[in-house]
Amino acid sequence: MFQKILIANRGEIALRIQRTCRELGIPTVAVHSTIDAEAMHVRLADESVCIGPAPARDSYLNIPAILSAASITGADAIHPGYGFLSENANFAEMVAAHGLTFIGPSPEHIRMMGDKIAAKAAMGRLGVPLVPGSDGAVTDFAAARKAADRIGYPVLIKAAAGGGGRGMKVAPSPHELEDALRVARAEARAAFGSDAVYLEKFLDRPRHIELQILADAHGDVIHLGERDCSLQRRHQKLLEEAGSPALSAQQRKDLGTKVTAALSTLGYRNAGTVEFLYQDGEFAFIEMNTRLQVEHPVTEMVCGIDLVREQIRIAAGDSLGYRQSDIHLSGHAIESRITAEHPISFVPSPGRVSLYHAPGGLGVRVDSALYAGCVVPPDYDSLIAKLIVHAPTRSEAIARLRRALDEFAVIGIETTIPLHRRVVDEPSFQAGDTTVHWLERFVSD
Ligand code: MV4
Repeated sequence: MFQKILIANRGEIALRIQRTCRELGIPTVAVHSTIDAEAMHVRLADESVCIGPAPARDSYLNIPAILSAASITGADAIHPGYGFLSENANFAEMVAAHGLTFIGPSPEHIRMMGDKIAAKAAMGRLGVPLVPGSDGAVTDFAAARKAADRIGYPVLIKAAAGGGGRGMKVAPSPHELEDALRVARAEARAAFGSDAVYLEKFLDRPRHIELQILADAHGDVIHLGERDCSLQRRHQKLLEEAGSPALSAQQRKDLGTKVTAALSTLGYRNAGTVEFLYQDGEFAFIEMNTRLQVEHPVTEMVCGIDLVREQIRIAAGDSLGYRQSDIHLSGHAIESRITAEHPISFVPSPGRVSLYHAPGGLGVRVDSALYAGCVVPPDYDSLIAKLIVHAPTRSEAIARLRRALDEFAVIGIETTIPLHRRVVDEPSFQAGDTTVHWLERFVSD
């Protein structure tokens, strides 16, 4: 097992990883920017190293500074958390080249899944259902026209290096295709340095459903059920659930069987999330995330497994030690992502938190690095707390979430807590009758 783990992240996820390390008896090193000197993840770590000024590119994305911090403190493994360097294959490679263990997948798998065209090709070849689309990249209008005629309109143009909704363009009919292709390629080149794009049939009212998987270094792959992340605004998730109100146990089992078989063949290792669109009873693979995700706690609550502990054990070469038949999903979990933003305008609201009171009680979990008197800096993601509830049924989980939101007090900055209260009171949400477009309609009403 590792002697010391450096956590290359900040905020609630840095604390989340520290907590597991402490339970495993592994000392932790926190890294931080100058503006985060008094942050909770620094206060609670065994050791801390300042790695640069506030802008992320100079600190949390500063690879030489992070590797130096690991070397100075004698850390033998690095956990990247989510965001920042977590899906940077070059970073994973450099960590290994310095004789350290990257707690995550191999650089090859990170790179493969970072290329959405390669990811789709690999998963499709291994029997995972795909959205009908072009066979690989489309480089000119003639090829796009041919592919789109075969797929059927409307088509969606996506950037190979995109993901998370960046760099997408819809072409409703052949007339719009040439312009949409030109704009999509120019935007992809500007945003990602690559103008490789591909086409997909545009699904007009999908749900976003993702499957959590764990794979050890000995070829064993299991899944821990799905999360429904359909409630999003501008590709930022607001609320996630495990399981999906739309799926049956049989659908979950069938999807899990296909996905675990595919990842086993690929030789994937560590935690991962396989994303699908779900519409009219059918799943279509869109992307795979090779990191621990923000919403991992809802899965932990229904399966009783500490995903960070499993990531660390897998990276250390341990075998999972349990099989798919040992996994029992129990009850329903919901996570509210609370951000430092105005609940109607979504204008960022950094500043000092004058009062902080987190909810508690049965089935309530709060993952947050806030404390009374702390300052939320303007430099990073606006996520300040995740409120996770667990209950035997979905309707009980909703009632528990409503109760916990009413206990939650964050004074001094604006937060999205009032928006969450409105969402949980909405009958169509309570009925589980949502798609990826539900929230944008809800907030514009
Ligand atoms: C789609 C789609 C409809 N059809 N692909 C956006 C994020 C990226 N992960 C994939 N996305 C979508 N891909 C096809 N072929 C609609 C979306 C989409 C979406 C997906 C998941 C969650 C929220 C979304 C919001 C708008 C559009």
